[in-house]
Amino acid sequence: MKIALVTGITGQDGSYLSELLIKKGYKVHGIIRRSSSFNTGRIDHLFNNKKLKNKFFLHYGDLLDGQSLSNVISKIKPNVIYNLAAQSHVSVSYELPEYTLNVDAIGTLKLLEIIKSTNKKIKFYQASSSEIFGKNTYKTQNEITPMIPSSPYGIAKLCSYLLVKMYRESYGMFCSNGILFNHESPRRGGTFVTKKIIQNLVRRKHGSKEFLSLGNIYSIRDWGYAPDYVEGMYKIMQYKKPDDFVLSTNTTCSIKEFVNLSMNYLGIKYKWIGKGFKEKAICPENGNTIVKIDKKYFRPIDVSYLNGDYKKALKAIGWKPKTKLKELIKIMIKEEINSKNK
Ligand code: NAP
Ligand code: G4F
Repeated sequence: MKIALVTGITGQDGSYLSELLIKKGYKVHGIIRRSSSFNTGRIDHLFNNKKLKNKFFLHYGDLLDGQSLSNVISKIKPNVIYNLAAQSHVSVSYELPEYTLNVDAIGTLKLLEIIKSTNKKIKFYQASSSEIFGKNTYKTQNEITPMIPSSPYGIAKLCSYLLVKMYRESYGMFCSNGILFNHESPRRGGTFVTKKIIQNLVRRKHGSKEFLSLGNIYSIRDWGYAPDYVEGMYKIMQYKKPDDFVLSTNTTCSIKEFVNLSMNYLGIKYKWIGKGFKEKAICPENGNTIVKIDKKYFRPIDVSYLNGDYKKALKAIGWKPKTKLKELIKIMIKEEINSKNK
């Protein structure tokens, strides 16, 4: 039985990837951080499943603590490591630049060094990000588009991306980067914009009058569905050689359009009025504010446009996204309503 180690197992992608790897016949080990409150909500269904007693394991560790990583790796002897752990919030990375660089860049370096010095046959997947393209002005971004990150998070992820390439080329290690564009799901953290929008609008549908405060509603993202993307991660690691791949949908949508699509799906009537910081969506019947702009959610620099070209992944590993944006919104809204009714 093959053994996989997943860092970031308590996160959105870690939970979906664990489910997939178990289906593929892996024993899955995950690294979790000690926390004063429960942080395993996304994987409790796996950990508490008696049938998975010999297939799913958790170990305390931290990307800031090389000894803990080294101990886990020498104990479980993985065939493959998926490094998904990160301080993954772009906005927070401006407030915690040093911490973000330590976890997202130096943490990756620690893992690569452990593999190099213990067993170079361990395959390594790095969760890279479209945020590395930053201020580029290309219509679509692929594996050879200039990388000009503009946030501490993007810079840390570019550092990891380059380290992975360097260890691959210098030491012949099987290390690959998945350059993933935004992917969402009902398990997305509530501080990311899609989940924040849907949670607020579903509460409104259930009678709440609390308005939705947003920052830059004109930035454009390429949003896909997380379970499709973890399949891509797996396929990247089955490819005949280590390489770097963009996973995306090659479709775009602004934050404002995402809000409109969500309100349309929920049957919330709205009208946009005003400009700049005064722009807002109101209820046409009573004038109540539904969405307003709040300066506090603006970033020092925001990546304004992302649109990924996944042709290389399609050709080499046969991956393409299955879920369209409207379907993603429907899935997220339905699950949000279900969780409210539980
Ligand atoms: P997420 O939900 O924020 O999960 C991040 C995970 O990393 C959590 O399990 C978190 O643990 C863990 N973590 C954070 N700091 C750690 C540390 N110091 N040591 C050990 N674990 C730590 O992120 P995600 O959306 O699943 O994304 C997975 C990876 O893909 C991340 O590296 C992210 O940067 C990258 N990525 C995501 C997207 C996307 O659209 N989702 C796109 C491109 C790249 P706690 O639960 O304890 O906080
Ligand atoms: O949902 P977001 O915070 O995601 P962002 O910054 O694109 O980062 C996500 O995707 C990256 C891949 O490109 C990952 F690497 C990263 O780990 C993370 O998963 O923000 C999306 C957009 C931004 O332009 C932001 O300025 O939405 C805009 N936005 C507008 N109002 C907001 C808000 N973002 C957040 N989080 N909260 C707002 O109120």
